Amino acid sequence: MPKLYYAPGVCSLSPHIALCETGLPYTLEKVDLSTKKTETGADFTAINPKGYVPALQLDDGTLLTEGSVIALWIAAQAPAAKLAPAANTPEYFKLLEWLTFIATELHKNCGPLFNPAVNDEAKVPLKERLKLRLTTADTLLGKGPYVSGETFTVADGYLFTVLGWIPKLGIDLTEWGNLSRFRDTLAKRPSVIAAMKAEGLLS
Ligand SMILES: N[C@@H](CCC(=O)N[C@@H](CS)C(=O)NCC(=O)O)C(=O)O
Repeated sequence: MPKLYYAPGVCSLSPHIALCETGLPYTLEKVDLSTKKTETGADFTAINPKGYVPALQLDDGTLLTEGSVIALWIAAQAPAAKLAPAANTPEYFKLLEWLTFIATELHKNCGPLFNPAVNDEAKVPLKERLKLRLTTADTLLGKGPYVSGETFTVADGYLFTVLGWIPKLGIDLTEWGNLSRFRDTLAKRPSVIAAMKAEGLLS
């Protein structure tokens, strides 16, 4: 069964939620991102030379990396869960658009704000840019309830994950009504609760 390399609460929570949505069997291996050691004592950089999570080890030994790709692979294994629209449809490309927006405009704009080596003054314009992107996300999401409209997809687990970091950056998510409602709704979803419990984020 596939093995997900993860660290609690970081972006690997997104494919973890997708796995929980499918009900497919999988295993987890926690990675300490500061030492790059896994919980079994393995050198994570030898497993994934990129050195970051998420990474998904498939049964044939293939290592998949990049959270959006992993999430789409998971969706493809369980079509009945409808975590992604049929490939090559307009809806599918809209999902790719969301995944790319979350990855490059939300997720990656959070990174420097967590970095203690970036001073507070330098963080001011970075925070403003992130807020601008949150405003865009809020508008695009609208009443949703999900990013693709009525159907939950892998992009929702990813957006939920990234929104969880916003208060830790000193930004009040309630400034964005749609995002705030989305986050509250998803926090009650069984797959989200299961993944968060498994990562030790909820008791
Ligand atoms: N491009 C990667 C980025 C993954 C990423 O940023 N992972 C972070 C956690 S959210 C990480 O493991 N950082 C540790 C490091 O880069 O050393 C993806 O989209 O999956």
